[in-house]
Amino acid sequence: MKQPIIVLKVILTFLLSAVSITYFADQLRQDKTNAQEVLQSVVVSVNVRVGKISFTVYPEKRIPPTGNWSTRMSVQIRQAGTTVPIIQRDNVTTDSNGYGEIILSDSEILNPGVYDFSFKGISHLRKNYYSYTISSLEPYLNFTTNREYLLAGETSVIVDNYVNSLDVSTVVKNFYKTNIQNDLNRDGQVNSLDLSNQIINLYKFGDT
Ligand SMILES: [Ca+2]
Ligand SMILES: [Ca+2]
Repeated sequence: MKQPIIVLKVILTFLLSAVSITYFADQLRQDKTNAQEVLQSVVVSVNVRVGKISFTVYPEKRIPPTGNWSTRMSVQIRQAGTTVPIIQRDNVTTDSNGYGEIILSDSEILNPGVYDFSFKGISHLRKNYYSYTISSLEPYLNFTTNREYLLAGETSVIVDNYVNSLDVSTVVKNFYKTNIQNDLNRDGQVNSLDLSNQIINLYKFGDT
């Protein structure tokens, strides 16, 4: 009679252990889910804001060919793979080293990520640079590393992102003057060198 009681005790102990293990496993799963939800809400609530973007970009065929890369331009920061600007500045002036800055306001939220950049110089076709990663709060982006320059020649007041006879006529009209917009190579005077640079880009469209 004693032996069946012992067997029964063993079976009961085993069953209780199994129930306990299942219960604690469920508890662990629930705790893990709760922890993940808390972590997600913390991540979402942290507002990372890029404050300043500096960059270097070069217009083509300047004379002298170094330290002469200043221009004025419109800059767009776009969601990667789209033409939709998230940030736009219409009067950014780059210095003689091609260096420019965009300071973001408190209302301009730009989270670290991958973006496209688009430049339209006052004498240049639009040029896009794709898939640049912003990974810090004050990033510096160098668009000159692959030597893709801004193409010169878009000089007409009719801004159609296309070099045609209207643009050519403004250069010719300003021959031997010091007009900055038509002095494409920035050697100090509008002349045949600017015209020949422009003719090379005749009938070219800029990026969209
Ligand atoms: Ca044009
Ligand atoms: Ca010139």
